[in-house]
Amino acid sequence: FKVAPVPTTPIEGQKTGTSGLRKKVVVFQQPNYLHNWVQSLFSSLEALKGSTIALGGDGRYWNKEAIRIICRLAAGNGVGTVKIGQNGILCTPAMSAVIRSQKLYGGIILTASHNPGGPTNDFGIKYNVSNGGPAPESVTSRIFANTKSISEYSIATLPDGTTEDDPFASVDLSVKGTTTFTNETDSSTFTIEVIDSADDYVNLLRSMFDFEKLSALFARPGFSFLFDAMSGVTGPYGRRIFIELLGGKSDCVMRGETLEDFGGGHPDPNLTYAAELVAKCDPEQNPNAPDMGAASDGDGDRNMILGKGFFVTPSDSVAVIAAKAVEAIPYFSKGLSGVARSMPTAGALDRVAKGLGIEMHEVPTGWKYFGNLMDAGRAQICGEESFGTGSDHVREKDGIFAILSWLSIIAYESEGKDKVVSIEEIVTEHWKKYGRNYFSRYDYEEVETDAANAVMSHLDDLQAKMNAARTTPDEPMVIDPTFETKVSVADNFAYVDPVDGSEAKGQGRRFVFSDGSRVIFRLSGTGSSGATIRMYVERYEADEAGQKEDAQVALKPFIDLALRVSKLQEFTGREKPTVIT
Ligand code: VG1
Ligand code: CO
Repeated sequence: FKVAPVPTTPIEGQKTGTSGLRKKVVVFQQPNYLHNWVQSLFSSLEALKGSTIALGGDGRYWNKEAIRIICRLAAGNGVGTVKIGQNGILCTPAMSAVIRSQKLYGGIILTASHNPGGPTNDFGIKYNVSNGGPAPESVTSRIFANTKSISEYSIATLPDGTTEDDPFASVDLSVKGTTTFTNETDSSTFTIEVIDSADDYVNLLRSMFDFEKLSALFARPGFSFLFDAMSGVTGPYGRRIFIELLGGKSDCVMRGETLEDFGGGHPDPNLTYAAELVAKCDPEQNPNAPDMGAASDGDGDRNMILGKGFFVTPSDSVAVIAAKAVEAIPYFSKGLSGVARSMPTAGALDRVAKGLGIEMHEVPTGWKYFGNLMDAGRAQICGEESFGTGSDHVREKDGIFAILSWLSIIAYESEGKDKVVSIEEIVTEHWKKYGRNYFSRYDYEEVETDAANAVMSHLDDLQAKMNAARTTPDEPMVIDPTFETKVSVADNFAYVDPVDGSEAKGQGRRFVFSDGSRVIFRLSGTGSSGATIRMYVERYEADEAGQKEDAQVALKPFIDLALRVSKLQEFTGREKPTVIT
């Protein structure tokens, strides 16, 4: 092949959000759109020449086409080897595992996570660095700067210089193997290696968990399990782990084929979008409801955990995992030095950290903020309220890790007992010991950008007024004359990374009440059009007698207050949220 420079001009709006660049497929399909971003990425990386990177995605529509384009740009930019998951597939945590275990320079993940796929829906791309985690702000801001000044990209062409044709078209992405090409311009080589999409990742998980014990749990008559892959990338991984390795029944994986449009669904494992699984796990609707239900999202980094007719909030899930990890999960048997959660995530984990006497960190939303803490050995288990749970085995959240963790906890708690202990029992015992953090999130999707911004600036004004009314720095603040509970903090969350000192400002308006309850507002950074407002509400209940309420009931006073003071309904014209979790 040869390499040719192709002139281009900047395209607006190529700024990465919470987790990469996510846009409608048709936006990505515009001439030079993907080329510009990928060239901007490569231009921002030092020591790219001759390096090895991984490439793969969640299998959504346009995945393979994008892979072909990226290979040509990689060769054009002097990358030595691109390792591609077979059929272009690598779930997000598997990508992280591949980068780490093969000590790669980095990796490119093609995913828009839980956003719907298909020709009229979303596509996405993000870059992970050599620790296996999402590129930090310092890298993404360089990429964005490059997208604004780009004037040409370098692409591999046929030896006759035809820029339209793919010189690597002969590589069959469905067949594992290595093909090396020579750059006729400078005699360097470019290698495409099609690798197994699961090997490194599954081997890693097998080294962390006691698969024999888990198989024994699967074999117990009093235990049944159902996994919903939501037609996303995790179907084949789920079949390999839950059926082949753990001996689950052949029908314990539902929606297990990866579909380019996720079957028309919204591959987000929550009570709204995984309603089919939720119904199957409800003994009132299904007499054969499984003892444990679990789901993961389009790219496999999110998870939902269900018991029989029982929902485990992600904030509780990470807290329970942290509380039991050392005893129940071999990977953590040497102990934990710290844990971390994102700011909007409920504080259940904080109480476990206190109980264990370990470090607790609160970071902004987005998994990239956990990376430094993990690299520095200061946090091993991390979680986000958005159905994200993970540990330092990789640098992404990991849905299957969370599921295996819960299976391990159930196995551990049930050891030597006649009956398998239920998920509900495990969680209610946890609440008895640590108290319960009621939590709910309201999402208002595709709100007009101006209206969403108006809500935020209204909240800024409210916070400024509240703070200005203080006569001493610690004086409790009044949020609303009719609301008794006072506010102790009203700010826009800012974070200083304790490892490298980098700062992240404006990460969410929060109101922390004197009883520890919290109301938080922020704008989503993952949508592909319009704005999404997220409202998070949390209340702590120490008393066992008060721990059995429905979260919506238990939180009602705070939810009503939050809607009233934010004027959210007035500004957006939305009576109801799109999704409640
Ligand atoms: C959302 C979640 C956040 C998560 C991010 C990526 O971001 O709130 O917790 O890390 O999605 O998850 P935002 O900015 O829309 O609130 V995934 O599974 O899309 O990689
Ligand atoms: Co995801």
